[in-house]
Parts: sequence; structure tokens; C-alpha cells
Amino acid sequence: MKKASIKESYFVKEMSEITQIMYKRNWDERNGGNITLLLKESEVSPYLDITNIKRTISVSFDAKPLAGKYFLVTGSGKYFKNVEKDPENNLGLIRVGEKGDAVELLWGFEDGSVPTSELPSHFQSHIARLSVDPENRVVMHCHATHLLAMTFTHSLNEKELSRKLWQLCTECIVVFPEGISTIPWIVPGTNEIGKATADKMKETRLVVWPYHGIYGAGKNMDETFGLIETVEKAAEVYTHVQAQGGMKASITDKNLKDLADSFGVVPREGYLD
Ligand code: 2HA
Ligand code: ZN
Repeated sequence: MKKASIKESYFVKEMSEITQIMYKRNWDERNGGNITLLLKESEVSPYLDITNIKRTISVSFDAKPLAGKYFLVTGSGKYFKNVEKDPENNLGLIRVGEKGDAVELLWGFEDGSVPTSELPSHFQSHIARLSVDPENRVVMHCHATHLLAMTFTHSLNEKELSRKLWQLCTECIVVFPEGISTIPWIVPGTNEIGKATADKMKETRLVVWPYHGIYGAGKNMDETFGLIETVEKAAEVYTHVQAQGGMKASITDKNLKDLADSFGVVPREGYLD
């Protein structure tokens, strides 16, 4: 029986939609940003002959803990702007090889392209998130504008930054009660930034790359996008507040505790007085 077109799958449609929205938010200029989505074999096999490997692409880090797993990934040097109109060239569906030193291309990257240059950060983050949340499926990176700006003007101390973001929008502590992590500035695309990001991903689903952007992780695209959207909104409010002359009022620690209690979330230990 002829298989249905993978372009009709929920995952290619969702990836196309999300990359377009992120592009329009101005978070993914040029080739900025990358997304990886973990898929089950049962989701992929209705669309593809999973024994038909189009290409094998080596990776420079140990991906063994993900061996045999399927991912839909954005391409290196590809523009989020173009994913929706041309998914076959801008996206790839890959399976991690048994030895963990290569990925097998099953669909996409038709022009000979390869997965995102940030694959080390994505894969190491998936490994870290899966170790604490077996349901995690998405890792998303973008250059969210106001948050990126805030890394130049605000303390990068994790407690101070998390508290400030919680204080800027009432919903923040409910959406990311574990807070937000930061790493030092490191050259993107390297295994080193991948390791630093993944170490933080065990504690928080959000990791800030100073003067660059943000990494988010979650169970599905909506949750992960929503997480980044919420932090970015708080950073946008911060930008306006600063422009309007600075904070003259604040959501108090008591308010934050009441919120957490009311919504049944546990704020990061030691972050509230
Ligand atoms: O892929 O965003 O961090 C382009 C980037 C690198
Ligand atoms: Zn980037």
C-alpha cells in the first residue's frame, strides 16, 4: 500500500507552523534558531519505509543514549522563514545510528543539507531532559529579542534573573516554577556549549545563552513554544518598564507564594523569601 505523504503528518505541519510563527515574531532572523522533535517509530512508519536510509551523516559527539530514536530536525544554515513553503529541503527526519556516532537520514534535506549546527546542544539536552522527564520530546532554540537584550542589562545570576522574570508577569511562576538557568558565553555549535546547556537542562526547561538567545524544552511543541513565549513576554514587559522609568511596584514574594499554592506548583527551593 502506498504510504501517505509525510507533509500531511501532524509533526511536519506543526514544525512548519511553529517555525513560521517564530520567524514572524522576529526571533529567528536568517538561519537563527533550531528545533528538534523526538518521534516514536509508530508515528513515523505510516509515512516512511524506515529501512530506506537515504544518507548517513556523522556526528562529533556521543549520541549513543539516543540510539534508534527518531527526530524531526531543522537544517543547518536553513531559514525558519522558508520551512513552511519548502519542508523537504529545510527539515530532515533522522534516526540515531546504533553506535551513536552518526544519524541516518530517512526523509528531507533533499538539497544535500545536514541537521542543525546545534545538534550537540539539542541531543545532549534531550538526553538530560529524558533522564528527569521521560515525556520530554522537544528542544527549541531561538533569538527571542527582549530576553536577548535583557542579558546585556540584567544580572545573569540565576536566582536574580528568575525572580525578576516571575515579578514581571503574574503567570510566570506558574509556567516556569523551577526558574531559568544561565550559562557563560560559549561559542555556539560546540560540544562544550552542548554540555553546559544539558547540565542546566536537568534542573530547568529554560536555559539562557547570554548575548545570543534561549533554549527551551518540553513535552510537545505547544508547551515548549509557550514556555519561551512566556519568558519573552516578561522580558518585553521589563523593556517597557525600564523605558517608562523603572519598577515602582512589584509582585511580592508573598504574592508569588500564594500563586504557587493556588496553582499547585513548587517554586525553586530558596528562590523566595
Ligand atoms: O543555527 O541559532 O545558534 C543558528 C543558530 C546558532
Ligand atoms: Zn542561535
